[in-house]
Amino acid sequence: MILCSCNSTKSTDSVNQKNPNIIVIYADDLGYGDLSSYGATAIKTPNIDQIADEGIRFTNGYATSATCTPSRYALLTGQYPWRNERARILRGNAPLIIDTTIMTLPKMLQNAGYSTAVTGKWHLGLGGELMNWNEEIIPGPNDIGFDYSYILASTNDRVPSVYVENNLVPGLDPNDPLEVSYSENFADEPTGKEHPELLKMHPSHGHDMSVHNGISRIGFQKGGKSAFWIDEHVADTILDKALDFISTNQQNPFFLFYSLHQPHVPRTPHPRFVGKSGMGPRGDVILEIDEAVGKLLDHLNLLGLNDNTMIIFSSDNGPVLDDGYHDDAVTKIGDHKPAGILRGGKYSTFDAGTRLPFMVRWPGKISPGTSDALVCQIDFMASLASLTDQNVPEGDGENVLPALLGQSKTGRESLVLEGSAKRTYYRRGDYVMIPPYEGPEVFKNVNIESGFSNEYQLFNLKLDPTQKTNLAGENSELLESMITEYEKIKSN
Ligand code: NG6
Ligand code: CA
Repeated sequence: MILCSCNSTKSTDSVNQKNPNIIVIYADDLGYGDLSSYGATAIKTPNIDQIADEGIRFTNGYATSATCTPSRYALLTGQYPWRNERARILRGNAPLIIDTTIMTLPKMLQNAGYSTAVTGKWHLGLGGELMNWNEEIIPGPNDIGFDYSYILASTNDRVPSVYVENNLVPGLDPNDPLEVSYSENFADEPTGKEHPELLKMHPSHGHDMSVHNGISRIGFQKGGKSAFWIDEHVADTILDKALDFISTNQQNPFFLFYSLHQPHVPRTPHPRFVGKSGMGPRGDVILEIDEAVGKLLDHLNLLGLNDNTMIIFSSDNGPVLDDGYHDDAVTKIGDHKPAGILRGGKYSTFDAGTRLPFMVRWPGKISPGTSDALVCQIDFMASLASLTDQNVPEGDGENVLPALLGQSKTGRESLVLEGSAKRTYYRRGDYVMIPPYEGPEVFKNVNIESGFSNEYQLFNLKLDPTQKTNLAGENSELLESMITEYEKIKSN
């Protein structure tokens, strides 16, 4: 083992530090076509593009799932989320779904000597079944490997509208305790449904319960007002917490899970971004995340940490326009294609549900380029364990480090992916096989193709990225072999 010489200067430290700092920047509902580095022309994202330009831009980079909770679960545990019945979109008062005894990405990096933090969206549950938001909330992120956490309790559209910092809700007034319910409202608490006059943003479906900051949410809350976030400031707040963590830990190797809450609904750009994209709030908040990424890159630069920091940028699931609020996302979309050339979107078993922007930058260590290797966020733990000389228990994640570093053109051979609610499908090589599923052709509220069919579907994603030609009939041998493998993995 190489011991650090503790009286060396800061700059030597950062050069000699054996393991790089690792930052995972994780957007919420950002699609394959939403960045200029992935072909968008109606919107410009120069700061995020810088990560792509100076690193590897993956064209076959995946989240495991087309919704948030399962994708995050896989990223942090290296386990397929469809193996865990609880890894579904969670209500805001759901208990933590990650078993505190298993190995996780942040625990593994703690073992490798890293300081670890998460700032931003969580959506993996907190506490146990009986929750008191006014006391210590255990277990939480700090119990699965994060030294520091500053998170949104759930999602920005779910109550409670508060942050949780290291297991406590900061800013609570003991005389106004916070109560949360997902079954019934509290007496005299207005809802968006009954009091639309209180709203500055109106729901299109769902989101008509408790009102805070002129926006009605999913779920009911009472009290706790002094601790409520202001939606328009959330992006700045979680960036500040992230930058503080970096400054504090500039001498150690650190791991930061910088978990953005946008462009998920409600889209609430800071006033300095309002109207900037010409595409309504969804475009405006994409510009907001781009600015935040720029500030993060500047901060690393200023501290001299650029060369010794590996940055991974991706998103938790595919794009959606109307996800429950009337916010001009549909009317102002113009020619912009959030999913790029891909079919489907958030919730879908078509490719745009899970194939996402995915890039890795590590100046000096990674030569810039584009890679078609099949890689998935579920592989972060195994790959980063390999990078930092740690062992991890066997799981579903694979060590694709050579692909992530651009040293190999191959990543995984195959991957079981998940649309909404455990509808799994199988990608192998250039092909994807979707088993038959019952359900609507289009998820009506969000206007996204489900990808369901009562027959097996087989597409060659390389030749047919828009998934127009079902090859199942003409290619029964390939179909059969993919079904057999898929069922084997699922029953393992
Ligand atoms: C859905 C919500 C949607 C979003 C999603 C989770 C309604 C009608 N829709 O149930 O707005 O919150 O859950 O999104 O309530 S995710 O990105 O966190 O998975
Ligand atoms: Ca999401």
